Amino acid sequence: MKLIGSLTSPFAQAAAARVNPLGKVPVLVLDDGTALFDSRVIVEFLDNASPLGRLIPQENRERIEVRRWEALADGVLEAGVLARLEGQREAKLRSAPWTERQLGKVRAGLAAMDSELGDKPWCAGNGYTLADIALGVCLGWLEPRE
Ligand SMILES: N[C@@H](CCC(=O)N[C@@H](CS)C(=O)NCC(=O)O)C(=O)O
Repeated sequence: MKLIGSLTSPFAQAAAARVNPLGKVPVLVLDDGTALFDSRVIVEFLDNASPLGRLIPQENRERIEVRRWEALADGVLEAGVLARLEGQREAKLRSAPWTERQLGKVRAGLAAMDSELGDKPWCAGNGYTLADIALGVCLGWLEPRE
């Protein structure tokens, strides 16, 4: 297996474009050449590759709770990335209302996370799951950009 992924490298994205028609990273290329994308598909594949240490529960409601956290964290990240990319455009091309719309999603998403996590030690259920990873990655990406 080969994982193609990078936050910044145009070379990684050129490699991704050859195996992912959407041209996005991450892409996981399996030994038989099958290219898996996007990150949700990759994480499900890897989680099912071993019976040990499952990050996504099997039971339907528990599973959906975890995947809902993942969707929330991914949505906040996607809005944050879009706002950041807009800020990198030429000043005359930037749209302040559009940027504010994305930042509104970031703020609303963070408020929902704060309220739903509350004082709980874990996002979902009684232990570490993909939900905690998704939240941690999201907050880790946003933190230096606050
Ligand atoms: N929903 C996708 C998002 C992937 C994504 O947006 N990747 C960005 C880097 S953070 C990318 O490759 N962008 C290049 C492009 O859109 O051309 C996933 O979870 O994998």
